[in-house]
Amino acid sequence: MKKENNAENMTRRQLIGRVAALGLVLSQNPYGRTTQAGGLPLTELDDPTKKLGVFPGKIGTRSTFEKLEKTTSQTSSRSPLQDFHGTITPSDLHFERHHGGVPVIDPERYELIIHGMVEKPMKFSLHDLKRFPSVSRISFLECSGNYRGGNEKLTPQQICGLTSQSEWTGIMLSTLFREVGLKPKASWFLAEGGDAAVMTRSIPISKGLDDAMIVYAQNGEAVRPEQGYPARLFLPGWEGNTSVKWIRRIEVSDAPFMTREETSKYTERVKDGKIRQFSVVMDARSIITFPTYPQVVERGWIEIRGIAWSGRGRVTLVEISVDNGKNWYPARLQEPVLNKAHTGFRFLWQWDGRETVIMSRVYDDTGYRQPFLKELQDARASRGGYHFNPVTPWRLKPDGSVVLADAVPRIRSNRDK
Ligand SMILES: Nc1nc2c(c(=O)[nH]1)N[C@H]1C(S)=C(S)[C@@H](COP(=O)(O)O)O[C@H]1N2
Ligand SMILES: [Mo]
Repeated sequence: MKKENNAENMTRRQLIGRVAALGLVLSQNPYGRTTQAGGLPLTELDDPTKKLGVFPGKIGTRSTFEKLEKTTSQTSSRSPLQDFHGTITPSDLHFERHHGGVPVIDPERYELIIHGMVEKPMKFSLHDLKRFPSVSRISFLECSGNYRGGNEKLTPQQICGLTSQSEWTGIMLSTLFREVGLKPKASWFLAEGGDAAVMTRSIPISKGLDDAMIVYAQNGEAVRPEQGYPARLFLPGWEGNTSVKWIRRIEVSDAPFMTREETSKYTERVKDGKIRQFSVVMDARSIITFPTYPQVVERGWIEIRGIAWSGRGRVTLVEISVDNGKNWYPARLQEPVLNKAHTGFRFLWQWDGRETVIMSRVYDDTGYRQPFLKELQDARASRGGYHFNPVTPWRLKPDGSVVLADAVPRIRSNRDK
């Protein structure tokens, strides 16, 4: 078999026949995605200039040398942040979080109903939605439960992989509100999803009129089923669960609806036994993605890389410490620095091979600084929970291995004064 695959032993006609046959090895997995099941035996192509390559296909493939995967549980899957370059998340690696699984919705039968405190209740088909003026926006989506800690051997994906970024395309919700006409007392709306969980959240009308979108596309193609096909609400900078997927109903009202997701869930304890509710904006966060566990580095020049973002606006500064929080230096930000978007940062550093702890912290244009774990734990009287965005320190060991450092660093710097 091995010998047969070797094109040197084939005539040109045989080879073309073989390559054409390869085109037929495209198969459907249970989710209906097309994957290339066959393919040339890549490891055998030691001199690619001596063999005819694979012909263009109807769908591109990811190199089989690239092992990019989400980590999955029954309720969510996480983006492999440490494997990304740039800030757009490939759509098939966007994190997923759903409470009742991914529903299959026929776009021909899809409808969005807007009713309640409106002049003219209306139903919109997907076709109707696409006729309105469209907008595109690059922005992150992050689950408010995006935190894990307490174990040295955690990757950025495990600590913080419930955030992803896409270019979202759709229409402004304000366009639809103008169409139905909001009554003077309208101040909240209910967003309801058409999945088995029938996810519902109450959103202030002010957010609806500001930058809320109904999106039907993601990174140039229809929104993926996992992301809410054929349409979802998208609230830039707000906790993921307010961006209701598979959106089917919007009810306008003059008060919040107090749904399950905003009473028994998605609240956090703060000091004195009080509970915080409707804490919906994602606070600024940064995470180094290189070097991190499980990577191993060599002494010498290292480009520390990572992403930073804020649900309140733009990233204004990312500071790096390479001495466990004693000194801080500004990192370079990769343009464009977009509003409510993952922003790349980098910091060139020469490592002398001695054990140390490196970390990043972000400031946004409201003046907010990303807190240290200790600060968060004190403020919340808890060790974790929703909206937990601590500085993430990484310990470099003399052998070049990197682990999550639990060290609680000093929190003084020039900027804090
Ligand atoms: N209808 C519906 N919308 C939903 C959910 C859901 O279970 N059902 N999960 C929410 C949660 S908790 C998050 S974090 C985001 C996740 O979006 P994603 O799966 O596209 O990453 O969708 C939100 N919208
Ligand atoms: Mo979430």
